[in-house]
Amino acid sequence: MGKPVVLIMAPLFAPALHELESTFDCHRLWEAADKPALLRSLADHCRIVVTNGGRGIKADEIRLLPQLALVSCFGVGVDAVDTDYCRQHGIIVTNTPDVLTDDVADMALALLLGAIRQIPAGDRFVREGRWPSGPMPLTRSLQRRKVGIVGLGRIGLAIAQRCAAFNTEIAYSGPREKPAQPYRYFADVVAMADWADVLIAACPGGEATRHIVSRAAIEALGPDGVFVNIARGSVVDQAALIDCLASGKLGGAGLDVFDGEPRVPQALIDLPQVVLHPHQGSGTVPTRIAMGRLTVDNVIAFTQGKPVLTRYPG
Ligand code: 8YV
Repeated sequence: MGKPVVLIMAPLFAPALHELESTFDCHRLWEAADKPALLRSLADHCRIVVTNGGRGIKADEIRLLPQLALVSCFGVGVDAVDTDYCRQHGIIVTNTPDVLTDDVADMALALLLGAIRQIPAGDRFVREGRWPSGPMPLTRSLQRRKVGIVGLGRIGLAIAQRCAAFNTEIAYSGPREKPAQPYRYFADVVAMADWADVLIAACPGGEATRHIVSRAAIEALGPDGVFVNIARGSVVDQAALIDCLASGKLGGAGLDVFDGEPRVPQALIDLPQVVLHPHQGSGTVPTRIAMGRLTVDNVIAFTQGKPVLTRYPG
């Protein structure tokens, strides 16, 4: 029997790609000149797809692979995978939870402090030789502020624990209250934004959370408020965010993710009070190694007829 066939949708973390390609009969979809032709050629024997959080796999592609039984996703967010279609057709989806939680939560705090204390602006101030002419303007403080977290899952919880070290008051919103958690619950994001000084998006992407941070929520956060997004660009009304930042209706923002990334609107780039980062919440060497390990181990378990390690939903 030949090696199991694996279709890889997009470039992956190199060590994971290398291990997959040396273990299985792999096909790189992103390099194929005629992608539908490659999918058709794999139709009767491809049972495994490996993808990442950004690329995912859509129903119209899955339909071309009628033998598909496993989608192993490098990333915790599976909003780009048609998980409804997979569930309806008995296709197992795996992701990489837990191993990235701490790094993503650290990134949320880095962006929050960066935006609130204007760290990139300070960096520019020193590099551009402006310091000898006088001090940099004073900034906001994170101390004793109210932080509202949209989505108190694993990452949201890790963010809450970090925020507590800054003497903040913490609340969260989400589909349901979590009575075991010590934080205040808001069923409504706008009401939480009205209460909060800082709003951090840490919820899954996808249709259910599209623009959950609405214009009304951004305006409720207000001119002294700061918004941080380490979730997905789709969770915020990006046009409203730009409008509110540009007109001073929102104080600042720290953004790791964008609608339409890797392209970032020039209007955001032009705003000095915004800290921008290229979707690197999980982008550390040890975390990417752990994500790659899980992605590959899920494929190996599947090919050995064993239970996968991290099935979505958990
Ligand atoms: C990755 C992510 O950058 O895990 C996620 O959901 O967004 C990130 O960790 C992405 O999945 C890599 O493609």
